[in-house]
Order: sequence, then C-alpha cells, then structure tokens
Amino acid sequence: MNTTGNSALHPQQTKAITELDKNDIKQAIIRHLHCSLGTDENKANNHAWWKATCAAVQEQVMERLRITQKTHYMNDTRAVHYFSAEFLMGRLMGNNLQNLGLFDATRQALMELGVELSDVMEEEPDMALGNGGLGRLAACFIDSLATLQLPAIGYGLHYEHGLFRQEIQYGAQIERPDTWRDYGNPWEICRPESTQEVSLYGYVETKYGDNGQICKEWHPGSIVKGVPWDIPVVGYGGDTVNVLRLWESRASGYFNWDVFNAGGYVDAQRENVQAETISKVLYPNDETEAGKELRLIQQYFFCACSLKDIIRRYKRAHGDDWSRFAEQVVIQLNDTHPAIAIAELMRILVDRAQMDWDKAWDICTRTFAYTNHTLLPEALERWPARMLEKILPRHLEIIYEINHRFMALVDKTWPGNDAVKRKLSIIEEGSEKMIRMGNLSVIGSFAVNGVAAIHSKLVKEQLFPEFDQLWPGKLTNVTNGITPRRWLKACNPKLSTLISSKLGDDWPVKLDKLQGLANFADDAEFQRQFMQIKHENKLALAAEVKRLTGVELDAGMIFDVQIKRLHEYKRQHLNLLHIMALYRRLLENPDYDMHPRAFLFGAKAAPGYKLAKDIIYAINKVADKINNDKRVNHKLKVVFLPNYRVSLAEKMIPAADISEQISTAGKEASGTGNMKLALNGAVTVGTLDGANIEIAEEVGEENIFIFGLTVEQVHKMQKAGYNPYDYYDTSREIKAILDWLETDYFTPGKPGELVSVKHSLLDGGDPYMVLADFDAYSSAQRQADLAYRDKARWARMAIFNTARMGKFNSDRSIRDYVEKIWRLSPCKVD
Ligand code: GPQ
Repeated sequence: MNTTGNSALHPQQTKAITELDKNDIKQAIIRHLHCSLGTDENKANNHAWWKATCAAVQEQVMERLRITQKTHYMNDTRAVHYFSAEFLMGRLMGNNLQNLGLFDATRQALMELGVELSDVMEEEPDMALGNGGLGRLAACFIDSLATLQLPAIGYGLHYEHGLFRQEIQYGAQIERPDTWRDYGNPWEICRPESTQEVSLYGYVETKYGDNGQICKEWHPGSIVKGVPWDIPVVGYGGDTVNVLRLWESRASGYFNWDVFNAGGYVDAQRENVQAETISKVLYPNDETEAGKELRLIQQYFFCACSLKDIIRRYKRAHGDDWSRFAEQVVIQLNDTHPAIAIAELMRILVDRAQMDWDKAWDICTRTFAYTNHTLLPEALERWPARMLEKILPRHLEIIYEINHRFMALVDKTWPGNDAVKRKLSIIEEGSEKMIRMGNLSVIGSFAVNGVAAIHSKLVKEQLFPEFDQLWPGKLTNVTNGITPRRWLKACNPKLSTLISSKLGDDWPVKLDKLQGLANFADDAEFQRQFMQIKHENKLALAAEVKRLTGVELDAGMIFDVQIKRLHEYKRQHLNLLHIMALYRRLLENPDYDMHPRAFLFGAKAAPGYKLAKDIIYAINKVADKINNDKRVNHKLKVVFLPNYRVSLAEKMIPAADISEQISTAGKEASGTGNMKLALNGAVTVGTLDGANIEIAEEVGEENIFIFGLTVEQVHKMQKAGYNPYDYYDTSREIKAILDWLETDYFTPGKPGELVSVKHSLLDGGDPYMVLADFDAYSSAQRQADLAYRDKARWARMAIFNTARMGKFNSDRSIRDYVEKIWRLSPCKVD
C-alpha cells in the first residue's frame, strides 16, 4: 500500500512562510531531490524536479494544516461539510504556490538551478476527479472556503481513475484510462488511522426492545473499509489550510458468520460488488442518471464514511450529547449524488443512538442543505426500490417511513389530492417502483438552492412548485462563482500584472475592485496593453494548438472558443452549423466579408452518448476539410483540441476573444465557463440562459451578444408544437447545410457518416431548438464580427467584461451560502 504521498523529511520549522526567500526554497528543493527522491541536480529530470518542488511546498502546507486543525479544534467551530461525488481539482502546484505567495521565489529558485518552473508544472497530471461544471464548482468552493478562513471540509471519493483521457483517432473520440496516480500524488496524505467501515447488503431483523418497542437491526452481508486520503486546500494568503478528504475502498477481510449461518446467502455474496472496485473509477456521465448498482454503492460508501468521520469528531468534543449536533455540523449536498446521507444519518440516530424518530428527524432536517444543478429530467436521480432493498435494506425502510410521514403532511395541506401526493412522493409508482432522490433531498433538507437566478426561479416554479408552497423560503438562489486565483491570477499572469499595476494587488480577494478598470476602458494606451496581452496569449495558445494538432493558427484571427462537456442542450452543433454556413458563404463568394476566425472546441462526450460522439466526429471532419481547403483557410480554421480538462482550459481561456454560451434557454442551470472566459476579457455570444443573464446585467447589453429564444418563447413554441421542418423548408441556407451533412463532402467515399446530426435536427424533432435559433445566432455572430473589426470598440468591450466580473467571484457565492444557508463564522488562524 502506498502511503508515502509525502515521505519528505521535515526540517526544523524556523521561518514563517512570508519570510521564506528563494534560497530557503532552493535548499528545500535540493534536500528533497537528495533525501526523498534519491537523485541529484545533474541527474534529475523535470518529473523529479516537480516532485522535489511539491515536497518543498508541501512542508509549508503541512505546517499550516496542522495549525489550522488545532485552531478549529480548540475553538470547537461550526463547520460546513461539502459532500460531493466530484472534485475537479486540476493541478495543484501553481495554485498552492500562488496562494502561499511563493510563486515568484520558487520560480527564481528553480531558475538558479537551471530549471523552468513552467516546465516543472507541466509534469503534474490533472486531478480529474469530476466530469465538468459541478465538480469544478466544488473545487472553486473549497478554495474560497479556505481563503475566507471558514471551517470546512470537502468529502468525496478517491477514484483510482478519474475522468477518462480523450484521444481523437480519425476524428472520433476514443476513451483511455486516466492514470493520475500512477507515479504517486505528492499532495495527498494517507490517514489509515481514520479508516472507517461501511456495511452493505444483508437483511433487517425486527426486534423488541426492553420496553416492548420495535427495534430494527441491520445484519449486513458484507463490510468494506474506507481509507481516507487528505488533500490540503490552501487558502489565498496561506493562513487557513482546510482539507479535502477522499475515501478509498478496501476489502475489510471481514467475514459475516451471521449471514453465512443463515444459509442461502453464500451464492448471493458472490454477486456482491468487490470492495476494491467501489472507488476504482469515476462514472463519466454528466447530467445523466446511470442507474448502476456500483454507482449507488459509491454514493453510499463515501457518505457513510464521511458521516462516521463527522460523528467521531463531534463525539470527541460532545460525547453522546446529540443536542448540539446540528449547531456544529452543516452538510451541503452537491446535487442528489450524496442524498442517501439523509437516510444514513436517520439510521445512525434511530437504530444506533436509539433516538426517537421525531427528535432524529429534527436533527437531520437542521443538518442538511441541498444544491440542485439541473432541471433536465434525465439528470434527476431515481433508484429502483429493488436495488436499494438489496444493497441498503434498512435505508429503504427508513425512506418509506420518511415518505409515510411526509405524505401525512401533504394530505393535511392538500386534503384528498392524490395528484399532488403522487407528484411529491419520494416513491414513484409504476411498473418498477423508483426512489426519487430529488424529493428525498428537498424533504430532508432545511434549504434548497439553485445555482443562478433564472435557474432557481425555474426550480421554484417548474420543478418543485408545491414544495415552495409547503415551505415558503426554503427554496433559494445562490449564483455560482469561480475562484479568481486560479482563473485569472494563475492562468493569465500577464493580465494579472497589468491589473495590479492599475488597481493594486488585492483584487484576487476583492474582485469587485476590477470595476476600476472601467476608468481605463477608453484609454488608448490601456487598450493597447490589454489587447497586446490577449495577442500574446493567443500566440502561446497557437503554439500549443500546433503542437497538439498540427493546425496552424494566425493570432490575428478571432479566437472563438466553445469549451464544455458535449451535450445536445449545450448545442455545439449549432456552432458547427454556423461554421458550415460561413464555409459555404466563402465558397459561394470568395470575397465574403468577414474577419478571419478560428473556432476552437474542447469537449468530452460520455462514452455511451452516441449522438454526442457523432457531433465530435462531425466537428473533426468539417475541421479537416476546412483547414485543408486553400480557398478559405486564410479566413476560417476549426480546431478540436483533444482531452479538454482543467489544465487545458487554463491555456485556452486567456486566449479567447469570443466565448460561446449558446445553450437552449432554460437548460443550462448556470454555467461557469462563461464567467471564466468573460473574466479574461472574452466577449460572450450567448443565449438568455443560466448565468449568462446575470453576466449580461453586469457587463451591459452593449458588451455582449445576446441572441435567441427566451425561456418563455421556448416554452410557448414547444407547447404550440415545434416543427423543425418549418425552418428546413423555408431557409435555403439551413437546408443546404443539413443536406451537406448527408453527402460525402466531409467524409470522402463515405456518404452518410454525419447523417445522425441531421436526423436529430429533423426527424428527431430538434429537441433543443437548434434550427429555431439558427438565424438569430448567425446574425449575432455577424454583429460580433463587425464589432471586432473596430479595434477600439472591441478593446473597450473586452475590458468591460473583465472589469464587471466581480460578482462571479466564488468568494461571493460562499458568502451567500454562509449568510443564507450555513450561518458560519470565519475562524482566524494565526
Ligand atoms: N452540472 Cl446535474 C454538471 O456539471 N453535472 C451535473 O451532473 C449536473 C449539473 C452543471 C450544470 O450543467 C451547470 O450549468 C452548472 O454551472 C454547474 O453544474 C455547476 O452548478
């Protein structure tokens, strides 16, 4: 077992972090090169330098971690416990150096050793323990929690394999395993002393207590161990270092004689999921409910380990007195993935602590809060009751009991109204009985929030209107945010330096200060500097694009970027149709008036999502054709960058001129890439969806290109009976483009390879209204093109975008959570 994540020898701690200079760091790096890695300056390759540098940084981190934990313990602080199946951390070195204030000193130290820090940082594999926005949000939130000095802990799964690595072969996505830990992860610390045991399967025995009361006892069929790995989370300024605790599953070596003796269970045991497989791999489905047994076990496994961990810590301070539990502990459920924790806490209180139901329920419903991240029906988790019965028989009983009591409340509120009961019930009756985790989450939590204003409004009005009536005020909004430390200071150092030269250097914690840039928006010299940096970032990205794909980009082109998971509702195919339209216009008229533009994509598709993979294939085939067509490729290029991930985003975002945020109105809960791109001076072409609406409010309508149907219009059209053929039959351009997909023009000798995209938009009914929005999108793009050609106007727009992103600081989101939901106080760590 590898528990040597940080095997470094610890020196005597003599200086505060702020006093460390490049010589101290140099010495520490060399010491680790020699003593931890057994190599030396002459032999070390970049990987060894990376490990030695991590170890040197980790020494500082560990010291702060120890002090933080001691301070929190001494103060017996109320803390938030962020339960999330995903934490998409990316790389940690750059971020930790920035947050500790050691970036420049470390760069110099390495420079004197003949090594480039940027090369060393490239050695670090991304921690890709998440799919997309939801997981990255969790990562931004724990950064902000530490920065704001709030007592917090992130709880999740220590996946052996994170999100798959994407290769593109002949245009198609191929999935390869992610191997982030193959050579160890210097940031994590194994804590075998905090191992927990988790039960699964088995049966429930009904017994009678001393007073004749009914008691339930769960006799599990197997037990697995959860071993925690801690990743320190360094706040900006380095004062508070919180922890992200990720659970790895192990076989317990425990044999359940009880179950064995009961007979007949031996065969069933064989089907049970092997302990080690539980934390093997992250499910790569984004916004689709997978319904797989192993996935449910993953969810329960990390929730059960985390609750035991929380309770152990609580008992250390409060013994068996549960009365203060909900005052000390708040648990935030990141979507419904950890919702089973509600039933688990009830089980612990009722079965183990022998508490009466009402008292237990009171504690529970003062402990949990739930964040909803989507309205898409296919993403709302439901589990077959039979599956729960097999894996967690006692939890199923508890859920039935919760529901039974809740139905009584519903009946009191809407007497005799069976339709409302059916709708609000945790149990969905049908050919197969299903457990609705969304309903369980709302019922078991004291607060429920959506992630952008419009999304929260739709949660209230469309998804859970009766719950809103039942518990006014419980449903609320907290608009998402992003950490400006990673998404501006670290990823865009040139722009950061320029901003600091104008506004001072505390904007990374006071992002509203960026407003001050508006004063320079019309200043020709500032415009020149701002756009010069954008140009240099574009040159750097162009070099990376060349290295990764062989495609040459001219930094004078507009860099138009769409980076996010591939999903029909995000409408990468709307972008593709527009690219094809431009191509066609250029072929018809070589003088077609447009500024040269490079369209850049980054997107992974869920391996089982056929149409999403077909869209990736279509983008690549169209790209091949255009990039090799001399008639147009001075004006048009298309690049699909393989293996989109956090570290690639950090290179693309600073170089973007245009940010594509073109989801069907009402479908994107918030979006966070939209915030990152705008913060780095990209101008949005977007729909009135998710946080785009709030971005538009902030930057002003003259600094964004809004187009397309609104939520109300989408609704109305769908009600009236939307027919995509209305557009196909009446628009010459739309028809030509869709028919083009059916030919072999982009797939020589293989006509029909791209036809599924066309079919989805016609016979498939175009569920995301791509054709309805096409013309509006095309004119918005035309407007953007014209604006870009007016250099001063564009510079002004770009500057305003950066200047007005203060609201989207994840520190603000966290403050909102603290105020509206968590009621936490900062705890100063000296
Ligand atoms: N989101 Cl339900 C995910 O990334 N994965 C999911 O499974 C669900 C939601 C996203 C959502 O699509 C974005 O609009 C949000 O900005 C993001 O969560 C964070 O809230």
